[in-house]
Amino acid sequence: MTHPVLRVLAGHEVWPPPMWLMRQAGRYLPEYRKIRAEAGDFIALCTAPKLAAEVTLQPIRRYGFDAAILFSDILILPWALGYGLQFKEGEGPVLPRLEDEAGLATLDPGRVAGAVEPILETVRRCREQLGPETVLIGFAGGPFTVACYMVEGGGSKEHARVRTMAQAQPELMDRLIGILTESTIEYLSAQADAGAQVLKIFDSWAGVLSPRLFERYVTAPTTRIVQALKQRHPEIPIIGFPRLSGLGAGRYAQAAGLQGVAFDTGADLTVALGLVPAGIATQGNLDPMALVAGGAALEAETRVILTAVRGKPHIFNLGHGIVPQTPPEHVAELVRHVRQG
Ligand code: 1CP
Repeated sequence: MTHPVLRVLAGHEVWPPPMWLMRQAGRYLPEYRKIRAEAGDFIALCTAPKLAAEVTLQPIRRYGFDAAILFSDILILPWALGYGLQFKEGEGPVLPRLEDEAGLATLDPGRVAGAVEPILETVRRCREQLGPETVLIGFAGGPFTVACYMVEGGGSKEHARVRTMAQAQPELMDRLIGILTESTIEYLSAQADAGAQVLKIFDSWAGVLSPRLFERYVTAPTTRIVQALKQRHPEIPIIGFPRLSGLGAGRYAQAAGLQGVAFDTGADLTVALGLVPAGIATQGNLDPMALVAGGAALEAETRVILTAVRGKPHIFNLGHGIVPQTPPEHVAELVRHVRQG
């Protein structure tokens, strides 16, 4: 029988909805912190297949989620392109700032296939170790979101540099997005070959663009990625996460040919679902802070989502990643609420 996550992504309602959580492996789990300390550096952990596979499986053992997501990071792609990347403790990712043609010239698509080999080995190990009741999700960042980190030199609140580049230097931006788009196709296709059964494109900063540039730097590259992947892997469902894109999410999903679209915390699903064409699955969108709070707030927020998605193809998830201060027992509480329907 087809797995519930795959049934939902084929456009069918499954009740109670299958579930997994963004950043379900991570610092809120003591067993993650132990392995993270053993590995030392975050990139070292992402490129150590045995440890990365172990970390991927930890939340599945604890909570029995319907899907496991490969433990890696969206910034592994620029790293594989030969672009400097460091994760500094307490500071997040730090990269060189890409400002011009000279910056583009440092990117080497020829080294991606070799560089990502340890990540593909993690995918193979995860698939071997998971039972048939858990689907394995592979992922990459949306080209625009990856470009945000490269142009800003790390995380940013305003994203002024990348938004200015998109408005003032569209040729440069087109070339950067073009390189990232083609490398993303190779990377995701390799994950599918290695055993990923669903792919997800995290475009976490899609919503900082104007509608005109959203079309050019989010919808168009995503469409290209989906078309190329469907030629090689016609069956694999693909979920997009155009975070903060508000009313544009449903149209983006349809234009790009996605099977699923994930909503962020602020989306009112009673309205948002009406803008998603029939047959496209939705995912989301519990406030990660409701999971920190637990108790009545968690129950109330979960109920709002379950009520909104009843009768629709939906995968229960958060609206953004789990935060480190989340008590692990609140995750167990959430699983009980969702599984009761
Ligand atoms: O110290 C640590 O242990 C590192 C914390 C951490 C973790 C656990 C980072 C650094 N990345 C990850 C794993 C990760 N990142 C996964 C694994 C699978 C999962 O359990 O979900 C995934 C899918 C991501 C994707 C990712 N990385 C996104 C897209 C989703 C989102 O959260 O918006 C983004 C934007 C990143 C960049 C990134 N990586 C790490 C940090 C701290 C950040 C964010 C920096 C910022 O605030 O801008």
